Order: sequence, then structure tokens, then C-alpha cells
Amino acid sequence: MKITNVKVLVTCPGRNYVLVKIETDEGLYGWGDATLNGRELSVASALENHIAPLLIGRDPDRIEDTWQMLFRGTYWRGGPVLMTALAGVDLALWDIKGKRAGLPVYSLLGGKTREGALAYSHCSGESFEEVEDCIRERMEQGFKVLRAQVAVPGTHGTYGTAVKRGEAVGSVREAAPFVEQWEPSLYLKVVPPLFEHLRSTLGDEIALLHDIHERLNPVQASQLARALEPYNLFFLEDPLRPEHKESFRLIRQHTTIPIAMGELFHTRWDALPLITEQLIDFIRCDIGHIGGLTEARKIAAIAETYNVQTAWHGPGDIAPMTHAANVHLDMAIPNFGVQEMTFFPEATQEVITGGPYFEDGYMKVTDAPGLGTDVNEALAAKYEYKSAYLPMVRRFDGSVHDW
Ligand code: CS2
Ligand code: MG
Repeated sequence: MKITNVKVLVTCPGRNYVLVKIETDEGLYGWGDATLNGRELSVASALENHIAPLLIGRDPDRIEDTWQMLFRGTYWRGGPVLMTALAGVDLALWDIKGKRAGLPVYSLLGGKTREGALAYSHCSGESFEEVEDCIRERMEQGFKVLRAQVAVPGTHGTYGTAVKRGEAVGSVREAAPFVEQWEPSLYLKVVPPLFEHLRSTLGDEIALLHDIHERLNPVQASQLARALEPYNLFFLEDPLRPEHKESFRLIRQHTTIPIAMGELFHTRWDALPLITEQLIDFIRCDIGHIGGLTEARKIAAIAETYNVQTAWHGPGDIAPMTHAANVHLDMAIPNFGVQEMTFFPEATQEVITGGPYFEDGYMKVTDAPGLGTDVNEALAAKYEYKSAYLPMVRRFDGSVHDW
């Protein structure tokens, strides 16, 4: 079997997605996702101009060799653009391999270790009561784990709450970045009382987590982690910037709260020190930004050795193919922890069909061969790319802060 064509499709059924179709001389094809929020066209260009020509004529069965060729063989490696492009190719090749074997990808990865992947969704609000209401609604839907974010009084926009609950964070907005105004001191004041409120009204049964989104410095993150200890968090996510690996030691010295990190990592080497030093409890890389399943299963295996569980990134700004890859891997590894999930809007589901589904608190995949997703190309073509940016953050003095 030989690769005959690589098609890159940029479509916007609600938000922008970059989809990769790899076609073969035997009629089999695979779909991958190469979406990088706000930088979609850079990835599409890397694929079309630099990567696709290298794939024509190759045997699609040789996933590891193709991965090594694109990562090491082309000299320039790493970074969000190239690792997202590589993930798009990698997922499409796993999809082809599964279809060729007549097996779902989880089966190729070793077979089921569980019946479903424990899933979490997001809740946010302008007030504690709004967050609480959202959590109650989600619990009715069957969720056993939920993320809670609340607006910070006195600021203009807060991560995870800038859009009304139920909508994807960072979806298509105006063509210039929305600028949030935010202060760590105000944020630090509001988060512990939020969890105090949630525990006193909802009790202990529901597992809760919180995403700092890399906005604190090491000592602030340690203070927040300590203040949150009484509320039994499932994990505290992304406390520090991804550059600050050694600073995780400070947090560890001050608290036993479980720590999760990883959506801004791009290779296993980014994640390595946090895993081998056991500075985190959950590794939550984005399979779509680390070169796909080929890299993710290696990270999972390293993590297993150090008793670290997985919590792969699962926001709305990656396409259902990456969500499918998440769940196929979750189903096959022994050290799965939790899976972030997204309810995609109808338009997205009409363009990208199949993919994982939610059932009573768990994400599941069908036994369809490959990743189990397909694309309605004619419909995709009707949704043209729309320029969109992630929001930005500035402190009250006007200086740039991490979003
Ligand atoms: C987030 C994401 O899902 C998460 O945990 O941190 O919403 C993240 O902000 C976006 O994926 C950025 O594109
Ligand atoms: Mg996050």
C-alpha cells in the first residue's frame, strides 16, 4: 500500500479546524486533526508545502518510521506548529492502520483495560451560585468530575468564564484579540471561597478540579494549593508557565494537592522532568500538539513507571479526531486518570461525524475500525476559515500577563 495524496482541509463549522486526509492507492484513507487554535494557517501551510510532499509514495503502515523521519529526519523539530502538523499525519496513519486491520485503534494499542474513560466537563459562572447551578445540571447529566472556574470581581474577563457556560472557551470571536484585565491578588482571594461554597452546598461526592491556566508564579501557586487543601480537589491544573519546571518542586514542598500539567508541552522531553521527579500526578499533554498517538503512548508508558496518571487535554479547539485518539488511548493504557471532554455543536458534528460519545459520566468509542471518525467534505467546504485569536491578558498596570 502506498500514500497517493495528502489533503489539508481548513473548515469553520463553529470554530476553525485543520483536518488532514491521507489517501492510498488501495482506496483506504485516514483522517487526522492538525488544529492549533489561532495559528491554523501556519500548520496548514507546513503540511501542504513541506510535509505532504515527503509522504507521497510511502507505505502508510510504517507509522513509527514516518514519525521519526518527520521529527528527526527533517532536522527542524518540536514547537507547536510542527508537532501539531505531525499529529495530524500520525492520527491519519493510525486511522488507516485500524481500517486496514478491521480493528479500532484501542485494540491495536493493546486492547481494552476499561469499559469507559471517566470524563470531566467545565462549569463556570459570574457568581458562586451560577457555578453551583451549572455543576448540579452537569451532575444530572451523569458527570462525576467537573472543573469549576469563577469570574474574578473587579477584573474584566477571567479565564474559563469569559463566555457563557456551555459554550466552548476561545471560540471564534472578533478578528483582534479580546484583552482581559486581571490581577493575581484578586484571583487568589476568590478561588478558595468558591470551593468552600461548592463543598458546603454540594457535599463531597462530586469530584472537582480547577485550572490556573499558568497564571501564577511559584509562591502564589503554592499559597493557592495550600488554601485549597481542605476542599479535596481531584487536581489543580497548570499552576505555572511551562518553562518553570524546577519551580514545581516549591509547590510539592508545600502541599499534597494533586497537580496536573502539560497542555503547553510539545514532546516527551518537556514532560520528562515533572514525571521522573514525581512533581505532578497527572500528565495532561494535548495529543494533537505532541505529534499524535505515537508520542502520547510513549509519554503514558513513562508516566506509568512513575505512578503518574494521564488526563489528556480535550478542549473544543481540537477536532473530534483528537478526542477520538484521546479515548482510544485511555481505553488501552493502565494508568489512565481522567479525560477532559467537549460537547461539540451540531454544525461540527455534521461536518466531522463519528468520534467518542458520552455515557453516564464516561467517554466511550465504538468498535468501528480506525479512529471511528469521518468528514463530510462537501459540507466542510461551505464553512470558510475565519480569522480568530485567543484572548490576551494585561495586568492593571497595562503589562502583559500569561493568558
Ligand atoms: C484549557 C483550554 O481545556 C483546557 O484545560 O486550558 O481551554 C485552552 O485554553 C485552549 O485549548 C487554548 O487553545
Ligand atoms: Mg487547561
